[in-house]
Amino acid sequence: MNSVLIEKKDGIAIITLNRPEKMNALTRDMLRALQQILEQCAADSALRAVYLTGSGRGFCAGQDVTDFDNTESLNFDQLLAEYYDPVVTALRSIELPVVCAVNGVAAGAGANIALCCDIVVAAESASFIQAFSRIGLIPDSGGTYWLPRLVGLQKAAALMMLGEKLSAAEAERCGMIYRVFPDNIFAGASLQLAATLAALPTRALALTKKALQSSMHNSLEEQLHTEAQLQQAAGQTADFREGVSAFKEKRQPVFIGR
Ligand code: LHQ
Repeated sequence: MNSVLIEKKDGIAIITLNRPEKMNALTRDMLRALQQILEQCAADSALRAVYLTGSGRGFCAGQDVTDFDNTESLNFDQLLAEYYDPVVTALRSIELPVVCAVNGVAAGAGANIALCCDIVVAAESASFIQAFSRIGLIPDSGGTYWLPRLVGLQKAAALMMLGEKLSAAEAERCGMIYRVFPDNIFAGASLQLAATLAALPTRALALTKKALQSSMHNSLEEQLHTEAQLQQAAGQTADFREGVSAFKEKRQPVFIGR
C-alpha cells in the first residue's frame, strides 16, 4: 500500500498521507514520495490547486519516532535537509494554491508542514501539537518561521515550549489556521474550498502567494516594488482579460488558469 496517495481530479491534486495505523507518522520513504509527488504536481500544467490531507483519524504525527531507536547515530541535520526541508520548500514554491485539510491531530513536523500551506482548514475534532519539546527536540520543518508570524511571538513560544495540545477552534481563533468545519461536513467543505480556488485565476493566485512570501522579509518600499512587478505579470494573463471582459459584460468570468 502506498504511504502517500495522489489523485488528480477536476484540476485538483488530492494528496493523502496514508499510514493511518500510525497516525500518518512520517518515514523517509513517505517524505521522498511526497517530494516526488509535489515535483510532479509542479510540472503538471493541468493542475489548478493542491489539497493535502491525511487518512484515518490523524493528519500527521510528525517524524516516526520508532526511527529514533539508535539515537546516538542520528544525523538530524541531514535528515532535515534531505527529507523535510524539500517538502516545505516545495509547498511554498509550487505555483498553485495549497489547501491543507487537517482531518485529525497534527503533531511535530506534521503540524508544521500543515502551517506552511497556503490555506489551512481543520475538522472540529482536529488538534495541533508542537510535540517537539516533549521529546527534547526543537520545532523544525519551518515551524519557528511560520508560527510566530501567524500567532505572535508570545503564543508561539508558549505553544512550542509547553507542547500543549491546541484545539482546532482555538487554532482558528488565534489566527493559526483559516477555518474549522464540523466533522460531518469537513471532507466535502474542505475539498470544495480547493475546488473554488481551482476555478480562480491560477496565475494571479500564484503571484499573490509569491507577494505574500516576499512580504515576510521585505521593507514597505521593497514590497511595493515587488507588487508592481508581479502585477505587471498578472496583467499579461488571459485570465485578467477574461476578468475585465466578464465585468463589463455583467457575467461570471470563466478563468482558464493562464
Ligand atoms: C506513532 C507516532 C510517531 C511513530 C503516533 N511515530 N508512531 C524530528 C527529528 C528529526 C528530524 C525530523 O523532524 C523531526 C520532527 C518531528 O516531527 S519530532 C516529533 C515527532 N512526533 C511526536 O513526538 C508525536 C508522537 N505522537 C503522539 O504524541 C501521539 O501519538 C498523538 C498525539 C499524535 C496521537 O495520540 P493518540 O490519538 O492517543 O494516538 P496514539 O498515540 O495511540 O497513536 C496511534 C498509533 O500511532 C500508536 O501505535 P500503536 O501501534 O501503539 O497503535 C502510536 O505509537 C503511533 N504513533 N505517533 N510520531
